[in-house]
Amino acid sequence: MDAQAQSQDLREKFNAAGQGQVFRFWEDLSETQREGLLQQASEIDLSEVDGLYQNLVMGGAEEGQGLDGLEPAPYMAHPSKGGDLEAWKKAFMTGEDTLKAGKVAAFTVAGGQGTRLGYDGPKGTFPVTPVKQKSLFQVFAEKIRAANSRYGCSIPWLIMTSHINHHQTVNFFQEHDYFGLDANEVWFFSQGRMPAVDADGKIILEAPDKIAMSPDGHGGALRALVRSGSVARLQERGISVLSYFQVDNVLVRAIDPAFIGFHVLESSEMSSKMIPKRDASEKLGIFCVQDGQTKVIEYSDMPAEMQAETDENGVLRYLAGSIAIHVLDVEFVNRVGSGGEFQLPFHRAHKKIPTATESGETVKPEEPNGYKFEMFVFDALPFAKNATTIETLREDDFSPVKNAEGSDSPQTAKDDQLRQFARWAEAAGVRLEVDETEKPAFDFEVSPLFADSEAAFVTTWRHLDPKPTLEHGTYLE
Ligand code: UD2
Repeated sequence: MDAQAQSQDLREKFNAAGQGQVFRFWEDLSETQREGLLQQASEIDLSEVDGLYQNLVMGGAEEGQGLDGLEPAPYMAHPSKGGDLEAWKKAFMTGEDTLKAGKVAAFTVAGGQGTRLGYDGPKGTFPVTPVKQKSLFQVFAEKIRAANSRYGCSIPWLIMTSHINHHQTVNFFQEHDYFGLDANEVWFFSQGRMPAVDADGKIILEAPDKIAMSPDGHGGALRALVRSGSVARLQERGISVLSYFQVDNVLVRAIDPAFIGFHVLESSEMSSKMIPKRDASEKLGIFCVQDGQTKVIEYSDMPAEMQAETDENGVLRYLAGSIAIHVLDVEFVNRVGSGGEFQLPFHRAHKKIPTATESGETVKPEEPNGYKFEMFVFDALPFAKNATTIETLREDDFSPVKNAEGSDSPQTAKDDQLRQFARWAEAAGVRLEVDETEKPAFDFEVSPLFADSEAAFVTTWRHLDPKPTLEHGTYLE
């Protein structure tokens, strides 16, 4: 079929599906605009969109469903919280062996829009460290470099972008020479996208030549990993373990041997880290079990009173908060991402979606006017064999940058890093003045290349001669 016939065919399909409005400005568009619009339209599976509208919008399929028989999920307690120290040591050693054998890749999901932060650019480029103002991407790159040199391996780093930020992200790495990583070991790929629909199920046009499309959620990672050829590339390299984390979490232990070790020892297909929720209203998904399967129920899907339930000791019953850190088995990703066996469900989000008026201008509505559809990576858990959850310490693993101010903001991320550096220094015998929240009295910074854990800090510090004075602006590298 030639280009003209293809264009005609696609437009007819949209018309037949009651989605002809997508092409309502067709006559006014330039050739290039037409091509752009056709490209977007060709990515849309019309029957999928209709099914989602029928189920999730008309049918309200998500509301009040799926909570029957729910129980809190068990997890492996951290050794500092009564967990089995021997089991943790064994897991740590197994994880180290897995790393030394070159079986691990790191994976960051970075396709989100970062609307809440109000930052104009890919979130990974946001400056976060207290002294050097390193970006989130640089922090992760240095954590991976630290693991490479410790374990004598070369850990590929997969970064999932989206159509919104792909080029900016890749350019950022090029401009910064991949932060010292081998450029061939940083693998970018873009996730899929989904159109937004209005209350009548009509696909929304954002501009005369632009469909309102947004990334298909971090759950889209599984199919994007397969479609991009990344899974095949990993398998060729003999890599079986993916260390998954979100782009917004500055403290994440990007490569955590104990976590990897538990995953391997339990023959788990998908493992997760939990932290005890700070309080009932903390915005974290909650690890649960239902019909013998591990699940995460997103905070917005569990009634507040259920989240506030406590046990006989006054402890939250649904305590295990998900901080979106996982280890995934590559063959499992292949199975789920290929879509043959099972398909991740979509969730709907009611949002304010910029829309083209009849005169072709784009207006941003005051109220939500449409629905976006997203998949969540944790919805793969029920499909995973031996899904394993371990406890981690918030102060070692979780401080996300989500909001411009208040909780989970650049300020809290900076303070949490300072507290971590101060704890490590204290553990090495350095006396520091700290306030009642354990925050040091001045800003200093430890590069992951100097130390990426308390144990590493203590060892590196011990060998330093002479030892530097820690003061405002000190940078340890
Ligand atoms: C997520 C979890 C929440 C908790 C919290 C911890 C969901 C639905 N909720 O909340 O339970 O674990 O994180 O911080 O996941 N992303 C993409 N593509 C997309 C959408 C998101 O790559 O299409 C990435 C995004 O770049 C970020 C991460 O996924 O790295 C989290 O996305 P979010 O900010 O929408 O998730 P949030 O904070 O609502």
